[in-house]
Amino acid sequence: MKTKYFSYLILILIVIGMNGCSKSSSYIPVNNNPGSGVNPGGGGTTSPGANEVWMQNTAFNPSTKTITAGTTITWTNKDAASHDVSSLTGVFTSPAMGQGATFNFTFTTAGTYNYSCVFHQGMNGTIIVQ
Ligand SMILES: [Cu+2]
Repeated sequence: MKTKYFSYLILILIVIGMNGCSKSSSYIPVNNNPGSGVNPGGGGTTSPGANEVWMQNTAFNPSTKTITAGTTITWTNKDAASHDVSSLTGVFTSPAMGQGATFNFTFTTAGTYNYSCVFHQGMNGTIIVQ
């Protein structure tokens, strides 16, 4: 009688143990949910590269950039809103750029090139070519 009671107790402990196991294994997929899993891997770099300017949070990043003649600058729109790159002296003008769009311009002549986004007042940038 006593041994039968104990074997029931062991059986109950095994069932509890199995429940504990299934709980911890079902916890792993919850950890792998797309919301937290995709962003770190798919986000790419978090700052513009050497010859890049990002249009980010309605600003050019970096707003002022110094380069040597012959350098090609790539602007990339990181915002959901459209932006453009318009030289104040008409040296270069991009089309309206949606999210993820890029625009390239090669600076061959030394000088200071101020530009802005026609859609957002105060969204200005400068390229200094040495
Ligand atoms: Cu803009």
